[in-house]
Amino acid sequence: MTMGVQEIEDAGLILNFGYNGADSHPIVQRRIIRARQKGAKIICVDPRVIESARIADIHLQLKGGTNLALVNALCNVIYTEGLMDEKFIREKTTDFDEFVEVIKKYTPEDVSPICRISPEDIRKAARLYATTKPAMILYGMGVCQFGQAVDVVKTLADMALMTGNFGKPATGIGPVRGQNNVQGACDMGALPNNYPGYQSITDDAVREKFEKAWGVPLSNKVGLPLTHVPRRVLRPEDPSKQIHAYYIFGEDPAQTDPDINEVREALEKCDLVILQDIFMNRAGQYADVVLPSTSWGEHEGVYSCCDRGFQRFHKMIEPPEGVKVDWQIISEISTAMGYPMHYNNTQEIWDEMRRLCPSFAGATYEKLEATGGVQWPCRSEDMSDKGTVYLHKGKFSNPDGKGRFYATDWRPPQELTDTEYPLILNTGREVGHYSARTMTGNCRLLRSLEDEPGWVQINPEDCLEYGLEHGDLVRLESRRGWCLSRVSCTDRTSPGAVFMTYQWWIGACNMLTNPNLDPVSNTPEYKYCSVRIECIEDQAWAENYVVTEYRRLRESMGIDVSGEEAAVQ
Ligand SMILES: Nc1nc2c(c(=O)[nH]1)N[C@H]1C(S)=C(S)[C@@H](COP(=O)(O)OP(=O)(O)OC[C@H]3O[C@@H](n4cnc5c(=O)[nH]c(N)nc54)[C@H](O)[C@@H]3O)O[C@H]1N2
Ligand SMILES: Nc1nc2c(c(=O)[nH]1)N[C@H]1C(S)=C(S)[C@@H](COP(=O)(O)OP(=O)(O)OC[C@H]3O[C@@H](n4cnc5c(=O)[nH]c(N)nc54)[C@H](O)[C@@H]3O)O[C@H]1N2
Ligand SMILES: [Mo]
Repeated sequence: MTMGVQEIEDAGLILNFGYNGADSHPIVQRRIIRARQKGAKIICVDPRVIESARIADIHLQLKGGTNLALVNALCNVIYTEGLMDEKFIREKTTDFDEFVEVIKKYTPEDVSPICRISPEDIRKAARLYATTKPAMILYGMGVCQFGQAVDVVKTLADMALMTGNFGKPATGIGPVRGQNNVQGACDMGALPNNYPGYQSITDDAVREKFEKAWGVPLSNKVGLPLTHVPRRVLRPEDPSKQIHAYYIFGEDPAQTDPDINEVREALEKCDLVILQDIFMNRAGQYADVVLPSTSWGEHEGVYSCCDRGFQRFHKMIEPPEGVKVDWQIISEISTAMGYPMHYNNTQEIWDEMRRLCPSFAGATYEKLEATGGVQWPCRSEDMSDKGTVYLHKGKFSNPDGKGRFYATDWRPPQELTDTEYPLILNTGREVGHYSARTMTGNCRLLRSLEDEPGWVQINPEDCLEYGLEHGDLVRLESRRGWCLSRVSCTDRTSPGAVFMTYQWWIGACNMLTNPNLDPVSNTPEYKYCSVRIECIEDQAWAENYVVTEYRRLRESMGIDVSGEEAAVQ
């Protein structure tokens, strides 16, 4: 994020784009509500009526999969109505003319039938964004989980550039990132193309620095993204590059990756699968080796928040006898494989990392403890360097110090609806359960609030057409698989589009989703594929199937289910 989460409250306008904070990040959503109470305007862009839509000045309920057409049109209005910050564009940016060539074509009238939003609403939203200061953009998975995702992120940044909404308090563009430490995983180089601190593995000077520090020769070849693994196991273009072993660490690809039939086939084909996790999960059912590790309450370290904020956290309880901390397991495996890794504590690891990463160098444990948190870049150990709340003050990080405009044409999602599969499937989150659901599914209280097979949101018009009642079990099918789910009859979703959350094991929507990837980020198109609904005549059979299948699954994962019915009541 270019801004700090704490700045949300000071925004004059929030463009809430493909982001559902009320379910995904209730603490961030509190800030959005406080901004609203202080008078901020809110524009919500989401195909569903989410909570933010209910407090918004304008809700653009676009058709799913049309983000770039809409953002290009918003830019078009800002340009044609002369609402830009011309001084900012002139002094701080390049490539504006090339950008205008593309967005010129996206008039509100042309885009309206694509997005199913009226030209007036597009104009109203563009005017409100361009004329309210300071304006910030918050976006989420409704942008990222498409075959065309990075282009939308760049064009949202264009909107901020053309209105001068960078380098000032409470402006900019914010991917409100997912898990508590997904930002930290990226910061620490858990990416196929970067060392820690976003230092490219193809940069010779960087590589030499890490070779010297670690005392081994290092490769300059970019690694494989997670989402390419199934293909490289099942259908490698070059047989000598087939993957045989898969070490899975804090991830459940057999539940959370798209097209899980294919993922499971790949896991079966691997010669060796290792799972390092705090619970048994679906991928663990294919594992040859399971390495149990400690959870967040049982170890200590540093998390990075989505706004680049490093936060120290501490151990609260002792882990069970013999269970090791993740970094100790990694160190021991590495040592056993011939590269000795000896650390006494997390501070030694953190300090080594700081020495090698200039933009993190100043974030000492001492400073994190004293201040409660530091947002990078923080370059000096001096206590007076408190880090950076918002980025791009004065200049951008390109070599010429300027922000670069970028524009391209919209392209539709890969799998469109047809007579065989007439409904759009959109997937995402609900507040009560978490991703692979190992953690929240093992919590009896949360399970008693919401349990298998989960819900599929269907518009009342579609319910009427299919003869469905709220609470019915239905079978959903796509070209890749099927699952059962329970009908939630609701006008939160539009006719022709259904919505499911992805944490259920019986109601597993990733049996249906399409592994079409964005060419740059390699993130799958989780938010768009085509499905059909089959009604189930024998509801008693279906109810019984859910109960017995769930019980069988949990038993096969080693969970003690005896006496459970009594406990739930
Ligand atoms: N309770 C809970 N909280 C979580 C998680 C969880 O599993 N449970 N997961 C965490 C993780 S890993 C992440 S990444 C974050 C994600 O947090 P969010 O980004 O809020 O996640 P989603 O609900 O997947 O998607 C957001 C919205 O995108 C909308 N959307 C779908 N298609 C389109 C489209 O074409 N255009 C637009 N503009 N919007 C669209 C969806 O309707 C949805 O409301 O949440 C985190 N927080
Ligand atoms: N259809 C659909 N699918 C999606 C999405 C969607 O919107 N729609 N969203 C996608 C997104 S954004 C994400 S991020 C993924 C998330 O998917 P995953 O990353 O697969 O799911 P999580 O539940 O976050 O965590 C995975 C595992 O980490 C384990 N774990 C927790 N803490 C620790 C620890 O300290 N150490 C170790 N070793 N393990 C630990 C948990 O027990 C769990 O088994 O799902 C993706 N899948
Ligand atoms: Mo995520």
